[in-house]
Amino acid sequence: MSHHDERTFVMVKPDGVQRGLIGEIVSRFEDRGLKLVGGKLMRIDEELAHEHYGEHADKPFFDGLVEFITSGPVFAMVWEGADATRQVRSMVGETDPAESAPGTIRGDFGLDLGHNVIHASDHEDEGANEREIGLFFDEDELADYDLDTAAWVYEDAEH
Ligand code: IDP
Ligand code: MG
Repeated sequence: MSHHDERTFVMVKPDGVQRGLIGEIVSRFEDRGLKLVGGKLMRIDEELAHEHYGEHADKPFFDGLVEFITSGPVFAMVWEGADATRQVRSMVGETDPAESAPGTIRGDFGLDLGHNVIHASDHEDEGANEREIGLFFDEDELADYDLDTAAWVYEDAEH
């Protein structure tokens, strides 16, 4: 099952939590056949915000981004599946909801670049998924289990 076990980090941002979108977003990844291996409602502090968004420290929007992401609870998750990082990003849409196709999460639930509902690890940033999982979760917070539907999701899985 080794190629089905890529893990990726996903987070409903404070706007998505406030708007009651946790369930809808979790459902989309469940429906896709991905496996939830970790999830928690938590508040991001200043230090974690700076670490998580460190690549954007020089950008003009950085201070506003840190203020926003620390402004209320987020719902942090780890999802697992074949090519999970890239597949989740395609379900999330573009960074700007205005550029995101209907059917994507940002294209269905967002209108504003600064309040784009969800974060997901960047598949073009090698190792971002593992790095972000490590920032938000301890190993013992991640569940290692077989999902019984895998035999129907993957052609080459064993029944
Ligand atoms: P991503 O979330 O699609 O990976 P990044 O370029 O990594 O996009 O930017 C991280 C987050 O910073 C975005 O999700 C968005 O919330 C915010 N952001 C990015 N660019 C801008 C901007 O030009 N103005 C305001 N906020 C921005
Ligand atoms: Mg990014």
